[in-house]
Amino acid sequence: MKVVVLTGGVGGARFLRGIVAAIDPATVTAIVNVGDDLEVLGLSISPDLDSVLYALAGISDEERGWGRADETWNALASIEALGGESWFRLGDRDVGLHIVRTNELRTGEPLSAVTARLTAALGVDATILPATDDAVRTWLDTPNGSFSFQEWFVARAHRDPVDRTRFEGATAARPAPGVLEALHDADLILIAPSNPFVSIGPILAVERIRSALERRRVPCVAVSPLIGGRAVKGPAAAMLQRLQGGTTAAHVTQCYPGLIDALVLDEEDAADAEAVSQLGVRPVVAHTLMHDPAARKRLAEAALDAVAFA
Ligand code: FO1
Repeated sequence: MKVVVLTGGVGGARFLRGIVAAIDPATVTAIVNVGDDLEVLGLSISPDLDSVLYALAGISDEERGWGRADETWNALASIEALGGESWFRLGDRDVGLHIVRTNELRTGEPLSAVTARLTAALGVDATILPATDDAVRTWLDTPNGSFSFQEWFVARAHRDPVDRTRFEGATAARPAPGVLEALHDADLILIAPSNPFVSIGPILAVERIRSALERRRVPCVAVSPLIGGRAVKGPAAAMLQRLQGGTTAAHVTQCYPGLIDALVLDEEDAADAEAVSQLGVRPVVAHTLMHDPAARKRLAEAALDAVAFA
């Protein structure tokens, strides 16, 4: 069975660890958000690709959710002392990857090719694809101004309420090599428990990816990122409330109109199942908090089995 997972953010990376624990990693393709990408100190950073890469290589910092385990911060301390840009914290181990990636991108290599090399170098058997090799950048319009993703998320701690998301470059962006093929060949498509607006939104903003999903002949199952109407971490609940009008599993379902066949929702939200069903989407109630490897694998299995008995 070939499985494609659309993913972004910390929740998506954790979910992918569960997926590769449940099925052969060689059958898994992750299509990853690049709307969060940025340049810091001349380095090309792809936070969501790296979260997936580090998670699947087993070297991610479990608690922080981003970056590498056993990290040290000497370069950052030096940068700070020299008055360099230090608001976006780059660890010593992490920075090594950014230097390699930046160097390869400068030679004209596309992000997908560089990512494939990094994936192989870290011994990861799953396929990791950026949604696009073209620059797509997420912007947030808020009452306090428009901010690039990381300025809003990290520098301003996602405190500004979001009125609108914009994905600069998405209209002209083409899917990266392998993306449409993976969607076409998949037996099952999953949408990770990622933020629908800023993690999955930029992927779906690439028109040919969205239309491939609309025309799918296989089931697509999304996992809700909310538990009891709240986000485990991050701005998903606040965004759902403001942009979708509420934080029930039905509101999550409405983020993916015509795109999903089933939604895995948490036991705490079981009362929403009927409303999800009325939207024509099969509700599957599960324990969705990924607090340890066993929980991650159980959630992955719930998503993988969500339509098996439909
Ligand atoms: N998140 C933070 O909250 N603060 C940081 O300083 C920070 C640095 C950072 C460096 C490399 C990297 O790959 C990710 C980093 N993140 C940081 C996480 C990142 O902003 C978000 O997790 C994602 O962009 C949201 O999906």
